[in-house]
Amino acid sequence: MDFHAVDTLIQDPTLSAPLRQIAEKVKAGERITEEEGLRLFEEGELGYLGTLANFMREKRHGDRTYFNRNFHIEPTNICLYTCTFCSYSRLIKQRQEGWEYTMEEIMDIVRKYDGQPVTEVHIVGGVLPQYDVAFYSELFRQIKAHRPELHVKALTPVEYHYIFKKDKISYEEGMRLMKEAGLDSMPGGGAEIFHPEIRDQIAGGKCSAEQWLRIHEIWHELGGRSNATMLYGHIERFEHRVHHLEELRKLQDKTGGFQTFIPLKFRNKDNQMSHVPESTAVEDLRNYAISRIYLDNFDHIKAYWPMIGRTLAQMSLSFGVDDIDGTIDDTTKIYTMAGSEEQNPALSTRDLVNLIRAVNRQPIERDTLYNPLTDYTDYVFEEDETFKGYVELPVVNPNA
Ligand code: V47
Ligand code: SF4
Repeated sequence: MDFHAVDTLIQDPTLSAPLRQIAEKVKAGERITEEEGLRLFEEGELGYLGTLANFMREKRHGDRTYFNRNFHIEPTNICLYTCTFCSYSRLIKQRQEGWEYTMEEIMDIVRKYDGQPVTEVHIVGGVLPQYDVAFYSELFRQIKAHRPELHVKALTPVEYHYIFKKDKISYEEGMRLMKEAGLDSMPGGGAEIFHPEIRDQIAGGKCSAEQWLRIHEIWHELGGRSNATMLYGHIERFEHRVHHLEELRKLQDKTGGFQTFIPLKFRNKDNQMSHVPESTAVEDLRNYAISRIYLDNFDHIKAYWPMIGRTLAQMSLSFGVDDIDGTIDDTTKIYTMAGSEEQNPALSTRDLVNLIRAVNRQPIERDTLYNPLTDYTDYVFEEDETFKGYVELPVVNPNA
């Protein structure tokens, strides 16, 4: 942890007084205000922000960099909603181009990972009426019956709001049912940008910010953990990002149930916002750093490497990030379709470990709840130990 680097900022005469004051606060472990958050977005240069964010990162985690071994299942890539940034919604008009997996097909995917050292299944996709409370409860039950120790991280308030409303049950009742069926935790999707000025323009009629936050709150009250995201770098302004971070920080103060914050860089391929230019790598790193500084009550900041690419993911580890999403397979089509950096986002454990070690950090495999499983810092790989994290998926034609 580099106190000296932060002291240098505090004494730097070329920095404005407010920026020096923020550096002092970070060194003292004090929380920054919304106004200061906005100032960081508007005035904080990359080196300054990186120094502060890295200080906070190393204070909490040293060089430890977490990853997990998971696989993704997207039950469908067709969606009723019309989020302008998403390449899924356009498929509702060309339904035959998409997929709609049945329970059996989803279980086939789960079974394909039998014997593979994965600890988590991440389930999220489009919203369609046949995927309702009964369907998902049965799915979670079947997964747990088949592989009880597999952590089910599934669905977001976007789906939960829709399916509970359809069944006319309260959020409280619905989340209780999901827990009983086998839900272990909730991923962070669907948050986008909370501020209505932006949300109303991009989120295609799905759940509101209040509903998103409320469902997470209820889940936390039931003892569950979850993640949070922010889709940034499109039509929002810095003040909207600060508002988003503030809403998350407030809820976290109340419940403590969030594990990790995942900034998601807007990608502009094949969606209604293709005309919007993407953020630069410098802006991405600044955003990671400010997220780390602002969210002083979040333990972890995650970089989702399939979206930003391996190089930027490595760099992010010096800008507040302490977690790189797991070794995954090519089923995360939501990103491939939106123009992610990685066309085939599969990375073996060896590759991921080497990527982390190459920037002098310590790779730690974790489970979903951040219990450390294996420290790979000095691990020597045997040739046949490489886990590919890649499984061929059945190609399903719903019209066949
Ligand atoms: O909510 C959709 C985003 C999210 C685009 O919790 C896009 O561990 C960029 O939340 N450009 C879903 N992003 C994915 C998600 C996630 C991913 C990895 C790990 C975890 C976790 C959660 O994907 C959506 C939306 O914000 N998204 N389209 C796009 N064009
Ligand atoms: Fe549907 Fe989610 Fe895409 Fe919106 S972001 S269109 S809710 S899949």
